[in-house]
Amino acid sequence: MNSRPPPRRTDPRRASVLVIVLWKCFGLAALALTFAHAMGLELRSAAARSGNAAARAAAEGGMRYAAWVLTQQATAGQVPRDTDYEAEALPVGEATFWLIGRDPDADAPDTPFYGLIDEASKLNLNTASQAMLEALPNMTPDFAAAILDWRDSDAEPRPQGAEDETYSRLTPARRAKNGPFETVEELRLVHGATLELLYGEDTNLNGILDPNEDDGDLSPPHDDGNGVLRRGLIDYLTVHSAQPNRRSDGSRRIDVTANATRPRLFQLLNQRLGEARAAEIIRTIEGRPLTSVAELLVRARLSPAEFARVQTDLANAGTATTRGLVNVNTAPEAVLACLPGIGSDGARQMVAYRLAHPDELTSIAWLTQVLPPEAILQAGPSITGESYQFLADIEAVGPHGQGRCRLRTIFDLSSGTPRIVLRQDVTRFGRASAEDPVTVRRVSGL
Ligand SMILES: [Ca+2]
Ligand SMILES: [Ca+2]
Ligand SMILES: [Ca+2]
Ligand SMILES: [Ca+2]
Repeated sequence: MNSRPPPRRTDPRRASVLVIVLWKCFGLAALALTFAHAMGLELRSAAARSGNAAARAAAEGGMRYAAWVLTQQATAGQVPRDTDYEAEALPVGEATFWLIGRDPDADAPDTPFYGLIDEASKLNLNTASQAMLEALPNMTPDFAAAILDWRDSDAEPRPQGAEDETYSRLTPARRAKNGPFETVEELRLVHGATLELLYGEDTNLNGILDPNEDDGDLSPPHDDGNGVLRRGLIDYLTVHSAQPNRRSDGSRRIDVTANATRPRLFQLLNQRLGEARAAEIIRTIEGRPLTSVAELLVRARLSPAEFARVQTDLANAGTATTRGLVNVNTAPEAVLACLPGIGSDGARQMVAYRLAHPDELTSIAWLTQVLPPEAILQAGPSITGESYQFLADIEAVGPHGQGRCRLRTIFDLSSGTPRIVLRQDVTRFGRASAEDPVTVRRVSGL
């Protein structure tokens, strides 16, 4: 007889209990994993939210800092020198901010430039002539004509221009404004505007060539990959530049273009430069009306020291404000080249002179060293050495590089204290400052 015990049979009830337990374990593990993943996501988005909040707070702090710099250094039309204030990787708590600027002496630099941007370094959309606008890089004659038709009060299209008739054919149909521009972004409504024309290859509006702006179609935007930044028109244009024609005692400046003010002009010259010199200057300019303060500088052969003693008492007009004067000390070569009488050769020479003589850039007196008298007379009514409106383009990054915020604020100092006239959140434009704030802190020991 076979005494071997019968083979053991698994109890089917025990097996199904095991399966159920295994499934439960698997279910619990899956639940735990899902929960952990959700928690991770929640933590990450909470970190991003708090990073964004910290970055926004830092950008707001940056705005106050910019107002403080302007109050201290932009008095009586002076432009703060970028060597006199910090503008790069400034800490606010654990966040960091930058003032995204433009190098006035390099049109397409490859390294970022930090600082405040002078609005008088740009052409004013509301006062520039058609010829001045046409001289801007990448501007087309049609678009320049459409800009003038948009802002002029009549409904008569100029050659190549656009008035109601053109706008009524567009989708959606609209009408020409027939009034001044209120922002430069309003250009997007003008017939012929394209994003490429307005922003060029510089889609993050930082004035330098970023890798994605020089790789063709590998990543947006579309660019020509030629190693050179094609800047958009918006970078060269403003609606804000306006100089108050007020003297330091609050009275109206002397309008040099009016013959009726000659006695006041003589009185001023007499007081500041002495009677003999005043009489000599008045004799030189007698008989012909002046067209600008620059013409007085040239015709009377004022020395820079003499000019410095009278310049803030003189104006090109009898109005309370002169809009759209371009500051020759801060305008980039592309803008200088648009000014009457200057052209591209004159603009190049001016930038070279500015680089070699940074200490002379407190008025327009240095122009006599660079430009022929005739060029200064032609440019005279369009130029100044003073600035009263500044753009603070602030980018802030939160703690550990988490979160980002970019605010652009225009300050107007024509009343003596900084007044905010425009504020835009342009965080959507993408990262503008180059450095990683964590690296900056490590290197600078902040
Ligand atoms: Ca019109
Ligand atoms: Ca760029
Ligand atoms: Ca690209
Ligand atoms: Ca390019």
